[in-house]
Amino acid sequence: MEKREVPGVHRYDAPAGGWGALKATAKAVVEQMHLAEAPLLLLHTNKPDGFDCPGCAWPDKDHTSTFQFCENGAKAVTWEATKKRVPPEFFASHTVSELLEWSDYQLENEGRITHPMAYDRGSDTYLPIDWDEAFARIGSVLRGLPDPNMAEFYTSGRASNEAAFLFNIFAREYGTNNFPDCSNMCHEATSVGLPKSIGVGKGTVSLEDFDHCELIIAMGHNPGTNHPRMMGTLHECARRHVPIIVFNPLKERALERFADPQDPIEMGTFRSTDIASTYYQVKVGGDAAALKGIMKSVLEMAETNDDALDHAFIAEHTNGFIDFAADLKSTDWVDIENACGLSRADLERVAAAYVKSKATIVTFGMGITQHAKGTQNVQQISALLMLRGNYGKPGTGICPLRGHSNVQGNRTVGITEKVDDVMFGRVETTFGFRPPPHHGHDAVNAMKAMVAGSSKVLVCLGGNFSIALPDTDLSYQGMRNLDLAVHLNTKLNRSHLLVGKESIILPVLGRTERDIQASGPQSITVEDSMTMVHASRGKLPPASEHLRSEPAIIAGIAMATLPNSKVDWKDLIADYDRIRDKIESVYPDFKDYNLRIRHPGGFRLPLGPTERIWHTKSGKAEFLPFTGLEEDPAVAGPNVFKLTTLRSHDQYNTTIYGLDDRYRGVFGRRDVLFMSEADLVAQDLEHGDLVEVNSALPGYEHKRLRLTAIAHDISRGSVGAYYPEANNLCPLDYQDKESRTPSYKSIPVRIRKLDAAVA
Ligand SMILES: Nc1nc2c(c(=O)[nH]1)N[C@H]1C(S)=C(S)[C@@H](COP(=O)(O)OP(=O)(O)OC[C@H]3O[C@@H](n4cnc5c(=O)[nH]c(N)nc54)[C@H](O)[C@@H]3O)O[C@H]1N2
Ligand SMILES: Nc1nc2c(c(=O)[nH]1)N[C@H]1C(S)=C(S)[C@@H](COP(=O)(O)OP(=O)(O)OC[C@H]3O[C@@H](n4cnc5c(=O)[nH]c(N)nc54)[C@H](O)[C@@H]3O)O[C@H]1N2
Ligand SMILES: [Mo]
Repeated sequence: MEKREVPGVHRYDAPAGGWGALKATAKAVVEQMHLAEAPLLLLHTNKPDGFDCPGCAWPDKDHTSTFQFCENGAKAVTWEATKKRVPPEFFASHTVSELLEWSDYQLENEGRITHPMAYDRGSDTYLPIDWDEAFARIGSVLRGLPDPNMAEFYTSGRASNEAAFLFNIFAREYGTNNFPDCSNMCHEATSVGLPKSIGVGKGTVSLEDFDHCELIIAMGHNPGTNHPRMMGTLHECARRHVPIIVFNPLKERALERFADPQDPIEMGTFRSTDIASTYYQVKVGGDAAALKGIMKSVLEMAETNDDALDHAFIAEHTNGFIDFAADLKSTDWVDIENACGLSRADLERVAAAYVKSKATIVTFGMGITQHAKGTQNVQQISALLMLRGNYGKPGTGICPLRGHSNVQGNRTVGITEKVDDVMFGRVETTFGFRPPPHHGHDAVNAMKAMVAGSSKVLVCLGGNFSIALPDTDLSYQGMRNLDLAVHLNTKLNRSHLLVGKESIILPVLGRTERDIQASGPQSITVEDSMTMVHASRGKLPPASEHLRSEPAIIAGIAMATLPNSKVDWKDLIADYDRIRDKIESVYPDFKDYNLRIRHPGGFRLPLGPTERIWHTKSGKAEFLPFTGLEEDPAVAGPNVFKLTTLRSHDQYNTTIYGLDDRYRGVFGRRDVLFMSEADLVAQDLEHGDLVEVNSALPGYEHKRLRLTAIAHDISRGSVGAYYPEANNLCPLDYQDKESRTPSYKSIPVRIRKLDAAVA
């Protein structure tokens, strides 16, 4: 097909990384920062005495390496440390109705919020409010609720352990377990799936394991954009000739070829390293079938090759193998091929590579978890590893790529809506009160309660709750039903503009900034994807003298809400060591917390599977079968595609840094639908046609989005669009029944051509 020119859509042939990444970093610095501050800032990122990069949760080697270059880390840091400000004068000259017409990019690009602000209905603007007045107002509304369970306490995973722990204690003392969090939309399938499989809801690998592994299988994640420091690790492995087998419906450039900006030879010679040894463009939602195919093939090999399975590991450490194997044996190869879009021969090749490897790591991200059977998907990955004893020996294990830089830490220090009797008992002995005995709301249930009008207050410790959730129409409604919304944020976002009766924005210090309390400068702590806990200390002067730290704001709200609180809030925030002592008292895994975070690099929390200890009901690792082959409810009918929602290279979740997605060849726009050439032809469409994408889920056909269809290297039957623009196409309760994670990665849609013009 002779392709026509589509504005802003060009082929990108270069490798990922390289000079393009350096150029993009320089641009981020120039656009956002005072140039004099930039070197200080970037040199302190992930250093022993510096701050933890707010970009991603990938660990650093001991936090002691020399400056590690990372384009998207630099974007995250410069976006926070921007010179741009949103003072009260900005709010005075823009009504909320007017701001609602702005794009997400325009809203956040205005810069840092400088003062606490409260919505004034008369003028339809936000007006400055004193801190004490704001706390008093929040306290009064919270105390006035007939039932504490009518309030929701949302956490986005950037909050420190100290802030998240105080939030946990405050809301539970107030009387609710309503803790919706970003993890509910992200790796909840991992947090729910892995404890049943291996007894812990976290990854089991360490960075050192990558030095010893013989094979990496990478499923459903895009590290060149979302975990850029992982590219250094993959680059090293690829150079060691470790095969890296990728499963992804889109050909993501960084997984194909990467030029390491730290490597003077690659930079000087414009050469790059091939990352994936083999790239399988699985169908969207086809990973479970692919995994079942690989495991079926391993079992077939085991009939003639005694070493194909680790019989000793299976016998000593696992449970359920016989039924699991029987399910695989009875699954038909033709059905597997149809469900994943890959051939039996391809899957047998993966199985052969797997059987050859003595130490395998499987890495995975949102392409695995955000499906209607995300929990079972994660358990299939774990089962694949168990077949050959790939737990508890060097170079092996499961590696979920966590999202926000401290999302894992937030969960460890108690951000969960679930009742945990052991933890509740320790809260009682530490603080003298016991949290309520029933489960609270997760993210989707919190929004459902807001829509129904049964939850009236929402307090957000970071994030952009209503825009991150599915079904934007319903989210808008839920926000507008509230009596009070409280947003602890650094920057203006759309959730602030969806006002109900009252709305208050409380501007917080970011990670890059100095946090000074009564006892002097404070450090906070975070936990990375590999369970390493370490300290982080900001260096820059705060964006405004009116900002407060997250712990101090939570303490302020708590004191105004609970006059008879059992917690000495003032004492705790005077010195964060005292908060950490309380964390240690509630969570004994943090033994000697304050001592151990003073070691460069911090410490690792205990992880059973690394010692082949399984905290499951049976005391063994469990083989848990995947029923059938479909990850998501199949919608019958011709022309139904599976839409997956994606992050661009210039984006951090709902934060849009810019309008380019360099590696996918999209520039200055986000209104595109990625589609394979073959599907374009079959639908009688041309590259650049304006189309209407509408939900194919019964009852949701009215949900529509206009996009420009563009030819892209993506598997057939699968289409892609950007998040959060496409979120309205995903129903609120279209989710994994076990973990309740929304199935953002597999929305059935139909596509209709609107007119012949190039859009
Ligand atoms: N710069 C930057 N860094 C980030 C973020 C960000 O937005 N920007 N977000 C942070 C957060 S909160 C998270 S959770 C992580 C997200 O990191 P990722 O997990 O990498 O997130 P996504 O971009 O949503 O998509 C993942 C990949 O899955 C593929 N995919 C889509 N559907 C399927 C499928 O059905 N099967 C398979 N095998 N693959 C599929 C997509 O093509 C894409 O390459 O990154 C974190 N880091
Ligand atoms: N369709 C679709 N939807 C998705 C996803 C998807 O892949 N597809 N991914 C889901 C995932 S994985 C996640 S994690 C969620 C993300 O959901 P959230 O975590 O709620 O969203 P973010 O966009 O990360 O939040 C951005 C806001 O955080 C604030 N902020 C930034 N830094 C700080 C800080 O240091 N402190 C405080 N208090 N505030 C700060 C800024 O004001 C900014 O506006 O979205 C989910 N939604
Ligand atoms: Mo996430």
